[in-house]
Amino acid sequence: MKEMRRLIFILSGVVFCQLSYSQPVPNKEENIPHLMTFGNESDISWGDDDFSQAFFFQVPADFKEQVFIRVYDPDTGGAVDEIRGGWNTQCQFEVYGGEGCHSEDDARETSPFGNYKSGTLLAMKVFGEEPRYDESWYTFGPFNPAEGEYLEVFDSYVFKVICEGISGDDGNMYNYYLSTSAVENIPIEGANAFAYEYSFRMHNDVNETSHIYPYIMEGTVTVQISNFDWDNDGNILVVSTERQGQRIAISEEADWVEDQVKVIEAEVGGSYDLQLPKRKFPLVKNNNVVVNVRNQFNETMPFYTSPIGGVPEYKKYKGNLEALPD
Ligand SMILES: [Ca+2]
Ligand SMILES: [Ca+2]
Ligand SMILES: [Ca+2]
Ligand SMILES: [Ca+2]
Repeated sequence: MKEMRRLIFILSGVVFCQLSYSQPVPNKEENIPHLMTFGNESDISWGDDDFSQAFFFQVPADFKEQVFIRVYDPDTGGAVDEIRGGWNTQCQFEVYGGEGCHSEDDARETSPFGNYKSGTLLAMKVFGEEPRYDESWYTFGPFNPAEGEYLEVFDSYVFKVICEGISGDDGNMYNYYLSTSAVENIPIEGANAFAYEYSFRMHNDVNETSHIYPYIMEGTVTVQISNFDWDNDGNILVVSTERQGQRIAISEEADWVEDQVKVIEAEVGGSYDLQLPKRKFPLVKNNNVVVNVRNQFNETMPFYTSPIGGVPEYKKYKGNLEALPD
């Protein structure tokens, strides 16, 4: 039964994924400045609950060229990153492919336990404070798409990248790009990226709103949204074609808070737009947060960087500009 649900999820994903492009990770629509991983000697009150983040990259099987996974600002030092004392943090990036890299249950969990490093290790590099990579890109690859884990129902190959803080207590901010080029960012038609837990940095501008887009697969009845160390920074609002903006409970300092949403039938097969407007005053600066979403079976739900079905728009306003609120 569990496998069947996964199957339905994957099948319904195919249609939409063919239309999407792999964009920067985080994607433009998400309006999230950077992904975030702290050194493992850090205090979780700085915003990272487990010092590990896994991201998945999906390449359509009919794409036969080499692919590259590029990392922006992989170092922890200089610009972009968050210092505590002096820079002393090392982060390890690992690229996995092959059988089990995504299909292993532990790979789709929210904490780095068990066999989460499943699959075949294809590449690995450790970065400390390295001016050479500050505000610039490091490129993993080339990879043959067939080195990923093939999923027949996806008709795609999936790679996994794990970033872990293996020493130190500073925060590493970084971004990814799945590219056809080693030296520039060129998207792949039909590719996408997703995660089962998102650890990221919010904007330092109170007028910016970030978004994440969990996919509501067939059979989803309730959605449990968990967030960590939100520092009371504004709101989490659930928006869909049926929902104008339902408020979700948010966390304060170094704690997890859960809240539930009952799924409306018409929302199934699309994505939620979790809108994350910041608190207007006072500014919560350098706010690092973690989010994950589970269904009623306690299965993790993926956030796609190119949302499945597109960005949902509340139907009352759809195509009716006069009905839009000021
Ligand atoms: Ca430090
Ligand atoms: Ca840096
Ligand atoms: Ca960095
Ligand atoms: Ca925080």
